[in-house]
Amino acid sequence: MKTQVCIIGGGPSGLMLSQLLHRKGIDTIVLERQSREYVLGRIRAGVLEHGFAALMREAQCGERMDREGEIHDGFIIAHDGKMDRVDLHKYSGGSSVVVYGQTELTRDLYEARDRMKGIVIHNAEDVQPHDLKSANPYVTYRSGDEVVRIDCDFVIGADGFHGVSRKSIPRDVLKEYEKVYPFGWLGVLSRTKPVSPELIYAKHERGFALCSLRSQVLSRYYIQVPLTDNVEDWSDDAFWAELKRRLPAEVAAQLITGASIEKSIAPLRSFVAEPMRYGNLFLAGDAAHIVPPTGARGLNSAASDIYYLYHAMVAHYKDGDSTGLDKYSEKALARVWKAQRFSWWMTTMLHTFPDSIAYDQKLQDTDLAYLFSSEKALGSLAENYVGLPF
Ligand code: RFL
Ligand code: PHB
Repeated sequence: MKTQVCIIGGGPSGLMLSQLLHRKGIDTIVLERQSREYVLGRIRAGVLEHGFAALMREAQCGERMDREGEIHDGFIIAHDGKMDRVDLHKYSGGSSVVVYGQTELTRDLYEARDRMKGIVIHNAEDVQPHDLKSANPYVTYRSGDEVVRIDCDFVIGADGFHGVSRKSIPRDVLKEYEKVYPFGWLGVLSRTKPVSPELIYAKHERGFALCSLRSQVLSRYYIQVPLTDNVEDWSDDAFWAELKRRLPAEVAAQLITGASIEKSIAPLRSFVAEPMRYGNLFLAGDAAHIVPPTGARGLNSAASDIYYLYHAMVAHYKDGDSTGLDKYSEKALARVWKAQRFSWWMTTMLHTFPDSIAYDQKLQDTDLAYLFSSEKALGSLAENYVGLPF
C-alpha cells in the first residue's frame, strides 16, 4: 500500500490528524492495534479546552460536541472545609472549557472518518516503522498470516504511551524525563445525576477526590488510592463511602450513588520524550508526553501537537515550505513543558503524599491560601486550565 502520511494509533490524536489532513487533500492511513469497540470502551478525559473544541469544529466533527457538551465557566476547589470557586470565565478573560467525554469525541472522529471513506485499519498487529531517516520510510503490520507494507513520506507516532513509535527512536537520540507519583486515581463512572453542576477538586488528608461528569445523567468520580490497591479491592459501596469522607459534608449529603458501569485505576505519571521528531517520524500526544490528570491537560496537550503538525504538513504539501516540520519538535515541546508544569503544580497542591513532612503540608496550605487571596494567582490558574494559546 502507499500513502502520504502513515499514522500509527487510532486514538483521538491519530484520528484528528487524519481527518484534518484528509480535508486538505492529504492522504493518510491510520493503523490501530485494537478493535474500534475496544478503543471506544476506554473511559478517559472529560474536559476539553476551547482550542481542542475549535480543532474539532475545523475537522467538521464538532456538531454533537456543540449540541451535547456542557460549557463550564468555573470549577470548585474544596479544602479545609471550604468550597472556593475558580471563576474561569472572569480570570481567563472570557474563556471556558467544554465537558464532553473522550469516548464521545472519539466516536465522532471515527464517524467522520467513515463519512469521508478514510482508511482506518483495526487489529493491526506487530506494527513497525522502518527506514525513518530515509526519504522513503515505510511501516509494516501483520494481519493474520499476512505482512502488509505501507510506503509513505511521513510516519506519525500517535500510539500512546505504550506504543511502538517512541521505541523506534535510538536510545542515544531520545532523552526521557519522568516522574512517577506514589499513588493512582480510582475512577468510577455511574449512571447517576452529578453531585454538582461544576467539577469539584477536593483536597483531603485521606487523599484527593474529584467529582466530574459526562452529562446530567452520567457522573464520573475519582479518589486517590495507593499504588498497591487493585480495582478488585474496591466494591462500589467502599468507593462511595470513601468518596463521601473526602468531600465537604454538604456535598457528601447530596451525593447520589449507584452501580458503577466502569471502574479502573490509573497510575499518575509525568513524562516527556525529547525530541518529538526523528527523521521522518513525528511523535504526537501521549506517545511523547504524559501528565497526571489533575489539570485536565493530557488530551489538550495532544491537541496542540496535532494543530502544529496539521499546519506544518499542509505548508509542506501545498507550499513546499518545510519550516513548520523542522520547527515542530521545538515548538510542541515548549507548550508541552508548560502543561507539565501546570499539571505537576495542581497535583502537588491537592494530593496527600505518603512521605510528606509537616513543612510540605504547610506549603500546600499556603499555596491554596495564596491562590484564593490573589487575583493574579487565580488568573494564572485560569489561563492554564482553559489552555495556553497554540
Ligand atoms: P491514546 O488515546 O492512548 O491513543 C493511542 C492509540 O494507539 C493505539 N496503539 C497502537 N496502534 C498500533 N500499533 C501499536 N503498536 C499501538 N500501540 C498503541 C492504542 O490502542 C490507542 O488507541 O493517545 P492519544 O490519541 O495521544 O490521546 C491522548 C489521551 O488519550 C490522553 O492524553 C487523555 O485521555 C488524558 N486524560 C485527560 N486529558 C484531558 O485533556 N482532560 C481530561 O479531563 C483527562 N482526563 C485522562 C483523564 C487520562 C486518564 N487516564 C485513564 C490515563 C482521565 C484519566 C483517568
Ligand atoms: C474527567 O472527567 O475524567 C476528568 C475531569 C477533570 C480532570 C481529570 C479527569 O482534571
